[in-house]
Amino acid sequence: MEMDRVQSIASLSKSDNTIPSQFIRSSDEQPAATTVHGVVLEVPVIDIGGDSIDEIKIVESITEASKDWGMFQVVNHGIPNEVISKLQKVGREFFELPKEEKELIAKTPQSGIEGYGTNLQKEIDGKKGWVDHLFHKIWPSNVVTYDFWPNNPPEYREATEEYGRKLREVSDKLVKWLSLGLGLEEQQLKVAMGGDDTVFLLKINYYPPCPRPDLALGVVAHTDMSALTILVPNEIQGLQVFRDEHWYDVKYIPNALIIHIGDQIEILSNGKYKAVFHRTTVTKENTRMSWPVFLEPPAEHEIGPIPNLVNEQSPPKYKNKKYKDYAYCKLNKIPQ
Ligand SMILES: O=C(O)CCC(=O)C(=O)O
Repeated sequence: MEMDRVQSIASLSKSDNTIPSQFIRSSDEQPAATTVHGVVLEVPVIDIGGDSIDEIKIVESITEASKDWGMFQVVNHGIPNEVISKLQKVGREFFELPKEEKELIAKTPQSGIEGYGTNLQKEIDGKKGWVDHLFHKIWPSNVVTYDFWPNNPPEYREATEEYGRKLREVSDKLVKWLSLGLGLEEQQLKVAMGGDDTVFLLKINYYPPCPRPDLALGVVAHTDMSALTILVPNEIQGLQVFRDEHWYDVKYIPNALIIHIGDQIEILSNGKYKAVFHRTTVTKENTRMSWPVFLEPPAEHEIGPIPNLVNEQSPPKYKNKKYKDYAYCKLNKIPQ
């Protein structure tokens, strides 16, 4: 079935002051009415590099941020700026291709989550987010199929694989520090997430300019069902976090990586770390893009509170469940 892409709707409605009704959020979601204006939130920014890193301090900062915010930004992460710029360039060039070329790698009923697409979650009220996306796995190699990687631009694969290699170095460190922060062995959290079989799923979000950014949302409010998400946005503001019952803009820091604690780490940690509730807004003039990589347990892997973190004072707060069953319920809005 041919889908209406948001990018096509946006280019047709450029000079309008209206958007189709399925993009107009209910009044309790509309960003103009629900954002705390004039406040850009200082999500913890953690320096994880440099010549003399103080690992104890890093573990402390990451642990505190993961408990309190479920989110932090990291700088000095060791991924060269050029590697991030190339990832962003090839992704942008893909979305700037003619529609027919992008549709060559569109999602199919058989492709699961992978491919070029528009709607992700089943939205109960039939509403849509002002965003198109591309999903494909980047690691481990036995789950990567290049069917959903763009052939055009030709440098897409090299640039994306290079980012993936560098990203894995960072994610290994982050997961190790998160593990230590729970009082576990260095590798314990990684193993509980799926070890070397943990799937790295790249998503590219493309949020075209929107005639009514006051009424529409990009990605609607959610927590990530992944274990951990590592994201780079372009320079256009758009990420918001829910804190103290209000929505706030998250400050954009050039070349920082944004880290979200996802549902699976919340569960593994028996609620000590919190999955962050977030959403995105869009703008009238600019295209925003973002590149989250979701670190997901393999489909058959069972996730539940790590036994060392459960005791009489801290009974299990979550059920044990295979990741594929968790994902099915989440995507279909069925209680877990
Ligand atoms: O674009 C962003 O900054 C966040 C994207 C996001 O939350 C998602 O794709 O699930």
